[in-house]
Amino acid sequence: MKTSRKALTLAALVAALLCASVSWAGDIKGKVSVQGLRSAENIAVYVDAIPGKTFDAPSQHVTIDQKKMTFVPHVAVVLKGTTVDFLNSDPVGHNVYWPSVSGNKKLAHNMGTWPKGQSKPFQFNDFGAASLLCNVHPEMSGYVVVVATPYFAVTDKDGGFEIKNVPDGKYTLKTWSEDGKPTTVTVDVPGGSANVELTVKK
Ligand SMILES: [Cu+2]
Repeated sequence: MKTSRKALTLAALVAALLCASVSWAGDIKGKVSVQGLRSAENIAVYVDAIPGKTFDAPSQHVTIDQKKMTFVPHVAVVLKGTTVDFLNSDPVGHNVYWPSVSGNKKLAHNMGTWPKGQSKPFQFNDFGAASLLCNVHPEMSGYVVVVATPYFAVTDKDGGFEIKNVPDGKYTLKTWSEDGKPTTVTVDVPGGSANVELTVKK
């Protein structure tokens, strides 16, 4: 009798904990509209630095491929400290360099050139957008956007985005885009999904 009551209490406790943990986080879903920009695709949407909170550099690497003469993905958002593996999948030699990070030329870097099938890692420890270029093919361009939290997304063709598993709280949500102005809004994650509509202007 005693044991089964204990088991019941434990089961109730576990159930309560599970329910509670579900309500501790939510998703930020939304849509970005654009004014004066060609497309609402490839816009970075991210939770800005959270006061008093830091995040360890992730051990998992992110890969940016150079495939069919393009950087894939075109825009990669990463948490500060993330290592990006730059892969070359083309039968021609590609180069990767960035002349600045958010306009800061002191953070320029040249990765060199390497053949098909090989990759080179780089750890991004400075905030901002590194504008990726290839000095062999001037038409190639891409971006690595380095942010302070693991809560980020890149918009799809229609400007839609979803940031999953954001702990309940009030946050500053920002956008970065290739040719639009940055935008900032405050978002409240109430223990469920938050819906956000944003407009990025040229
Ligand atoms: Cu190239």
